[in-house]
Amino acid sequence: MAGDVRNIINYQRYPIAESKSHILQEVISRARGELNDNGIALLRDFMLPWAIRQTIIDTEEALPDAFCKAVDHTIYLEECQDSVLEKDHARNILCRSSKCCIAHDQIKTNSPLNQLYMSSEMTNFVRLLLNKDALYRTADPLGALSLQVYRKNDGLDWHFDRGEFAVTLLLQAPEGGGRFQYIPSTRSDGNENYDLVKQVLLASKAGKDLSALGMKEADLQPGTLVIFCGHNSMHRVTPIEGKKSRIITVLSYEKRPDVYLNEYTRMKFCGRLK
Ligand SMILES: O=C(O)CCC(=O)C(=O)O
Ligand SMILES: [Fe+2]
Repeated sequence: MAGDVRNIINYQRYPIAESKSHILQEVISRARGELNDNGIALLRDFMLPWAIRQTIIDTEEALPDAFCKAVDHTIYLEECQDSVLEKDHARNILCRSSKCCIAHDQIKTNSPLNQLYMSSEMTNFVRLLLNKDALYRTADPLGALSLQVYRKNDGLDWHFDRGEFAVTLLLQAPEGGGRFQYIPSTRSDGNENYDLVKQVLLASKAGKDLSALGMKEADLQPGTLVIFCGHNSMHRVTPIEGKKSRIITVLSYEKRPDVYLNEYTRMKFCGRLK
């Protein structure tokens, strides 16, 4: 086995390799219920404290070689605006994000995080949570697994994910800010709901309270594994306050095997092609 997941995760609570375990069945059915109701499932205390500490040390070591960038983008993660539409159309309002990315090839093979990601048990567990017939790790040598580091004032502004779901695990929470906020089912396939998107974007810029617009916040703690369906639910990570960085890992999966990022995406997220 590629590293023993039993030493990396809280195996009593999440016996991911025991397909017949009642504990596992309960975890899966609770998470599926949460995904069904809110599009997000939180699995608290998933990673063991020693593995979290080691991953933070590994992150700090790799940080000088990370790709750090600030970008302006629309909520649709496009860099160009649409000149045909009015300036304050939801498709044209600009958001600003900045963070650092440590790519998969910069994460040590024998690190607990990499061992967890490379284990077939973990891929199968995520597949069961998402109730899919098949699931594969992304094959991309840079983009399959990454560490995202948000330093003071960094954040990830409002966006819809391009993919259907994202799997993340928080490693270090900042002193302030860095909150994960989302508007469940902002849009649906066939209804872009531009009015609500625009209202949220403009209210955020004006620093208004967004709870009346349906905004929710997920209480992520270090060790929490998150499954989030972010394709139709706009979401953001608020700017970091204080000296302590927010560190989160993104575990990428695909419904098909052998999926690689295209050159544009590699440049955008990793700043290099290889
Ligand atoms: O950092 C997070 O909690 C969420 C990240 C996210 O939304 C993304 O990577 O698309
Ligand atoms: Fe996202």
